Amino acid sequence: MTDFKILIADDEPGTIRVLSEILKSVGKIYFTTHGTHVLELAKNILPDIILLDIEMPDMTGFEICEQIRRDAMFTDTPILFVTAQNGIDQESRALTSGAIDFIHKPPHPVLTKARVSNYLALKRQTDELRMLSMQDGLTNIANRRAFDKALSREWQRACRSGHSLSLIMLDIDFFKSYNDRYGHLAGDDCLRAVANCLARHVKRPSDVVARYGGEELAVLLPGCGLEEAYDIAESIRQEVSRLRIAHAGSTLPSTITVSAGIATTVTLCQNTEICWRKPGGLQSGVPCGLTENNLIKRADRALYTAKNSGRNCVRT
Ligand code: GH3
Ligand code: MG
Ligand code: MG
Ligand code: MG
Ligand code: MG
Repeated sequence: MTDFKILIADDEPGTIRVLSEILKSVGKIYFTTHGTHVLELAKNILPDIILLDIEMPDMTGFEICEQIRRDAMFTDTPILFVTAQNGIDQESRALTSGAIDFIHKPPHPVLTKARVSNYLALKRQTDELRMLSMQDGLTNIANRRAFDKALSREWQRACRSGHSLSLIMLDIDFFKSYNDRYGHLAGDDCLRAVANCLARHVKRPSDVVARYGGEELAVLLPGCGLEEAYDIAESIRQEVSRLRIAHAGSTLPSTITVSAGIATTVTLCQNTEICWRKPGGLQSGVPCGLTENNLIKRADRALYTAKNSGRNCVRT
């Protein structure tokens, strides 16, 4: 038994029974007899494949299919129609509404199982490729593409909701000389260890730890204000130095350390601003025409300040 999830929607319980019997060894079966319940149920269970009846009293299979296709959550989820109807018109309408294929009623056990299994295998490959396309190959944390997507999404959300959004940019200190002294393979191990340390440290599901580029790492903290982000960055800095990775070329404690810069959004009177901490309290940035790039620039500038303040420190 695999961990595939199969969602079946049909207003006839008899068809659901037959399909469940055929497919029970292929995956876990979820079902509904109400067309209007399909989208919500799909959002809850995140099925790997959806089998849809075309004729249902409350909503047609075509309408459901189009509704699911509009939702970005289900871009890669195959939808198959299960229908008693034959004919070019029905089939072409079904395929243009976003379904990948057909199963004819009454469902043939061998053909139905083979067809569903094939689409599930394809779905698994797509999931793997999608995951790989968002993951950094060296460190296994989110890559730059995933970071850019997350930042754009969270920036929009912060502007809409008024919640804070914090960004920590971190850079390994004297990493070039680490590579020169210990070799690039040891440098890779070090980068992996530091990335793991960050990933372990950041706990909320909405937080994103990413490799921004080279030996620069980013931590995106939705709903997190400047003070809290500062504490997180400071404790990451301490954790990294506790890894005690020897670095004789460092002028610091002769171990690998990181410097960090932080920026945070605050939304005031529907204007999103970027704030940073100065002695004497919070200061806020230019209020108009800001984009997520301003958050990166501000965090970068703070990182530059950290480097110029002797490294192995956090600046805002
Ligand atoms: P600073 O304290 O100012 O940050 O000094 P630095 O030497 O760390 O800064 P610099 O930007 O000059 O060097 C970054 C180095 O990181 C250079 C590059 O070879 C190394 N690097 C970037 N990506 C990788 C990687 O994937 N593996 C290894 N081993 N090294 C990398
Ligand atoms: Mg029906
Ligand atoms: Mg660097
Ligand atoms: Mg560096
Ligand atoms: Mg540098």
